[in-house]
Amino acid sequence: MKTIQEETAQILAGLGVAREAYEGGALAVHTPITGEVIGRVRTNTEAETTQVIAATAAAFLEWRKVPAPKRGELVRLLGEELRAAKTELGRLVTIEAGKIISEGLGEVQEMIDICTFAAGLSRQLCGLTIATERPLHRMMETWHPLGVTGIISAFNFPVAVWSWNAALALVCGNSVVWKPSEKTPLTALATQALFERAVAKFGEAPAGLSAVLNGGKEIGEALAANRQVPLVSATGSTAMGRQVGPKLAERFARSILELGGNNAAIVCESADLDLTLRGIAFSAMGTAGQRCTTLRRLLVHDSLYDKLLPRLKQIYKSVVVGDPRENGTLVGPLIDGRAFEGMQQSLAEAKAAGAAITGGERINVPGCDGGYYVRPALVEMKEQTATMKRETFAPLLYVMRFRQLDEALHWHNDVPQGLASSIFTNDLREAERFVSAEGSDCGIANVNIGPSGAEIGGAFGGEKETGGGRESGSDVWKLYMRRATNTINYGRELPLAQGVKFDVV
Ligand code: UN1
Repeated sequence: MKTIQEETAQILAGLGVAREAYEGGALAVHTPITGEVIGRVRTNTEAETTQVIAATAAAFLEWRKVPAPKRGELVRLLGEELRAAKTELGRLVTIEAGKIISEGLGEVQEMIDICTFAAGLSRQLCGLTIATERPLHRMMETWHPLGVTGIISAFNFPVAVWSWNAALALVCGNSVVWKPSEKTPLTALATQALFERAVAKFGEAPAGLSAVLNGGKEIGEALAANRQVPLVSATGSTAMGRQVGPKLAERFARSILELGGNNAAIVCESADLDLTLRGIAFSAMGTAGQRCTTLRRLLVHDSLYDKLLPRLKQIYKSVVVGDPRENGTLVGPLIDGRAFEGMQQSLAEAKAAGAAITGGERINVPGCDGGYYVRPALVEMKEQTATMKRETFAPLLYVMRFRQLDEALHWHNDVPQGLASSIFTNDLREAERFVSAEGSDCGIANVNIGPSGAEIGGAFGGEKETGGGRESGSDVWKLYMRRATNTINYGRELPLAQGVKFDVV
């Protein structure tokens, strides 16, 4: 049997990554499955970072001249490379981020889907024609490429987040520089290699159109500070956003921030119990609770609580936690020991506040001694404490009872974050209220679906400390372009707007 290191090297070689990129470098990459080192990635110096950004800025000047549908062709080809490499790249996501096989594949599927979306979009980058108050004039909007797009991504969606940003940025005529998480540089190198394959087939893309910079937070800081980068899209913790956001604002650059979530579900009296339990299980325990959209707070109607809780506890006790490469595993490892400590800290705080806790303990998985595996935790709370208002990036679900929808909605929104949310109900009034202006205050509000697992066709992101940014579908492409309002006079007079007179000749 191959070791995990051998398998990693084999996948990387098959995807076209040069050995020097992941052997003998300063950045040790650990697989969360066993904790072993699976690569040592070369990091980029400050001087290299500046050079790479400059080269990407030069590529932008060429790329912006290429017609958008042609740019879409490159993204379509990238989608084809991803389709061909789906199994291998998905497997690498499993090895590097610890996702179960179907979630690793699902992540690559999100990449394929956004490429399809962006390729179509490349023929639809259209502006409005607006009625003008002046005769023989025309007013219209033109959308132009913006420039270098910096992408900062997190370990939990190590490649999909890049693709949501890069696919749109590229069809919009921008070049891209990517700073992946220090925990998942290998999948980034593999994705960049697939991009290079697409470029080779495309034939005439400028050199440096897309680049990866590996290293620590100094690279993110360099992207935020560099005047050649007019837009940075950053996905990660609210703490990271607090560092990057103000730096961009200081130089009036744009940001797309997709930060922490603290997503809740409200389970109403009329909810379909089986469907609700399935929805809760996937959104609270899937990806080992390490999605920004993970369900973290469950508000259950008093009349249903005693029926739902015992069944949920049973699911929590029996869900298969283990090696994510094994068939049947539903919950893989936490990313590292720090994530485990963060979970234990929150559990200790909840316990001190009087919570009743099921699960949460470390599990020994044979052959995976160095991995941090936990039994997902159900934490029954009496009130919404400060601990509950913080995002703990682990499979930890707080549960509370409610009697009136009003109080549930109040608790629902009474957290600093505003990413994803859901209500389980068969009552039309409750469902509509939840998605109305006085319902959920989140960027994503679902009915009879958990808060996680969004499709790429919608705008993805949230409010408050989640950062306000939107990525992927809908009209999000506009964030990657610069809007020009053009007023064209095709007459012989010069009528001024607002009836102003200014006759000099
Ligand atoms: C994230 O965790 O950063 O909606 C993104 C979802 C996925 C994306 C999660 N499509 O759960």
